[in-house]
Amino acid sequence: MSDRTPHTPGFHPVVETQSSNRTVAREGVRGNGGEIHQRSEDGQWMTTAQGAPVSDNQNTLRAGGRGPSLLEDFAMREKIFHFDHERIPERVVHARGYGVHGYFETTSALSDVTAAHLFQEVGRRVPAFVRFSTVAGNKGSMDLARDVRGFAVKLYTEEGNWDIVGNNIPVFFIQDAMKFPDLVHAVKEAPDRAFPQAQSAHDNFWDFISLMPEAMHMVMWQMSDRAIPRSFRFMEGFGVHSFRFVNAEGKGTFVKFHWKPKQGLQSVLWDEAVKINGADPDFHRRDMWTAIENGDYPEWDLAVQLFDDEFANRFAFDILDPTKIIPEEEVPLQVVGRLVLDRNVDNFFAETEQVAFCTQNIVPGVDFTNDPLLQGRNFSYLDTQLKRLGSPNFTHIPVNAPRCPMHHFQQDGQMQTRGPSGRANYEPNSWASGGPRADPASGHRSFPEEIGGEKRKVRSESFADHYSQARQFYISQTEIEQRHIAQALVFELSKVETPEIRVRLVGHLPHIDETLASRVAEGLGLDAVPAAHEPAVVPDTGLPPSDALSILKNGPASFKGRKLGILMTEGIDDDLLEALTTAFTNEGAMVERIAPHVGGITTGQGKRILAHHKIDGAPSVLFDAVAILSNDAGTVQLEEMHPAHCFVADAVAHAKFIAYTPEADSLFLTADPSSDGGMFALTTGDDVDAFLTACRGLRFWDRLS
Ligand code: HDE
Repeated sequence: MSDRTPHTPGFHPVVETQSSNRTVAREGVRGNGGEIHQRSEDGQWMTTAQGAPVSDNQNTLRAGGRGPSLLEDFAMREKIFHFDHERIPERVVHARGYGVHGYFETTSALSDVTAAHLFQEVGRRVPAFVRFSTVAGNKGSMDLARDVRGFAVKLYTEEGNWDIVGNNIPVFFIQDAMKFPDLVHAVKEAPDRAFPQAQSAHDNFWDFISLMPEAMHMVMWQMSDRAIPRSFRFMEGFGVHSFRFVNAEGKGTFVKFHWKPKQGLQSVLWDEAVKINGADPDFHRRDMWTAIENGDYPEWDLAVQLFDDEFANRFAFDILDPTKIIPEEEVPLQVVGRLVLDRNVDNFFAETEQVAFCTQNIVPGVDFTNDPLLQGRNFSYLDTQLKRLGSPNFTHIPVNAPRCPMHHFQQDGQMQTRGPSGRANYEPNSWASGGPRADPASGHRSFPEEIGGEKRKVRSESFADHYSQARQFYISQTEIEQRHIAQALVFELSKVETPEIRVRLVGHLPHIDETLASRVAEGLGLDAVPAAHEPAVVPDTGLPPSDALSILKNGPASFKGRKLGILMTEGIDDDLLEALTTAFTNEGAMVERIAPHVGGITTGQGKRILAHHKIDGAPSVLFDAVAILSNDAGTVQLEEMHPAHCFVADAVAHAKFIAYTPEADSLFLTADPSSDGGMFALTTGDDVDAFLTACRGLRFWDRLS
């Protein structure tokens, strides 16, 4: 280590975060333990957290070469002390998540309905941080669990942080916060055996749900493909509750928030989800990271549904009930802004793990409603942040700190980093430099709603209809999506060991749809559809379908941002590979090559092409569409490889668009590629266009019908 860059005596730069090392460090010298020291190119000194230079990071100070370690080795003790304290409690729900930075920009002013600074004029832009998550799984669980996805947005506005802590599903399981611990206990691992993790396919969950008719609308969404999104980039977000906008004159307007992905909606099949979890448990976080590193920034429109008391009074359901939507056909969506995610975090823990969302973080011009779930959430999030982050000063952590000035008299507490200066730490005071004062004119003011009524533990009767919108959701789906809902219910209930729970759950389905009920009953091997449970109110079977509720009716318009996997073998045609790659890259797609060896192949024209994956590690479930480029010899080689068979068979079974060289024909054991409208023979580069055009759709569903 003799060629260290010199440093200024007495000053050692504090380096707390390292930039990601994309280049490999140079080969270096051997230490006395035989370890290889590779010197990084930035030439930084290692120090303790106190800044003292470290002379040896491999060996503890000891008395003699084979003697006891000495406690006075402060560098070693500090290093291990810090390591021992690396973990903080994981979130009790939404533990597994992934955060990204970006910005929000107003595209349509709303100054007539809200005083929020952000919406006063077009073009106002604020930084944003978004954390996507699953709900039930622990921090290390897999990404493709069947689950609701969290979609939590923190907007760093000029008037404070505004958190819209939403989900990718616009309704929730329960109507009152009081039930939340039960719901979460039921879905998470059982307390005695600590399994099953990250899944709802078990007795406790369906026992609870089958006893809670209010969950039935949410259950339809959860059993739909919404709960197995292709990626965070292809899903919607919803604020769920009705909120209120308040304008400068104090007039209130109800509002629901929707995030609409410009990328379109896309989900995977359940069989794919199961296999992706094995092949790449980090599929969703990898997808987001890679898209952003590639400069392919995902974008969502923020759309609002605005409505007044008159609408609220005549709407068939209670706008305070979080198990209900307001169909877009009844209150159209108004796009008012866009959210662009364009920067990955520098440090996952500092940002994604420590970000503290709170539903009660709102700004002037925004207010709550009496939705009992929202009210309960407003109590909960501060508590959870104190528990997780250990200090009321969690707002001092950069990802949680507002980007606007803050002035208050809060002081002290663990990890305080910016207490008020000067003498005044109370108010009122009469000091000339007396610090901040509340501002009645521009401070946050609640909507002056009149409140009255008896103090009782009660649920309003206006919350009693549990099936009508569940049915509306179901009939809004395409036939393929309806089939998936039935299959999901059959799968989940087949994992339930107690027959009575299965039957009890199926007893809710006739209120939603008779065909669904009989499909599920048949799938479970029940003799007949059980008698329907007595509903609290008779469901309205006349609600019209809404196209906005279907994924397949709102799919992507291009292959941009999606992924093509090319399985290639030795000696294939250079021009064909080139034409395929260029066409898809020009579309804005990601292209990854798979080969029998990760070292790649040599084309017929003698060009060496590296592979991104060895076939065993890249099953076709990781790609939106696949191409199989092989010549006769290559096909013989692939025929002997089980992963190659699975690659092809799964792509066929998952209704993917598939391109293939005619020599690869014999790899299709379960389909005839020449008569399948979703398969494209590639002989020359001219054939690529038709394949790409087809891939702009989602899947070749006809193959499955
Ligand atoms: Fe949450 N929820 N929640 N929740 N929630 C948390 O806060 C809670 C609910 C949602 O990426 C916790 O920081 C209660 C609905 C998201 O960091 C906790 C109730 C919706 C996230 C909490 C609900 C959500 C959370 C756990 C019933 C959709 C992840 C860690 C009244 C609208 C935020 C944390 C992130 C996280 C409580 C119901 C969304 C314990 C009591 C409904 C996206 O405070």
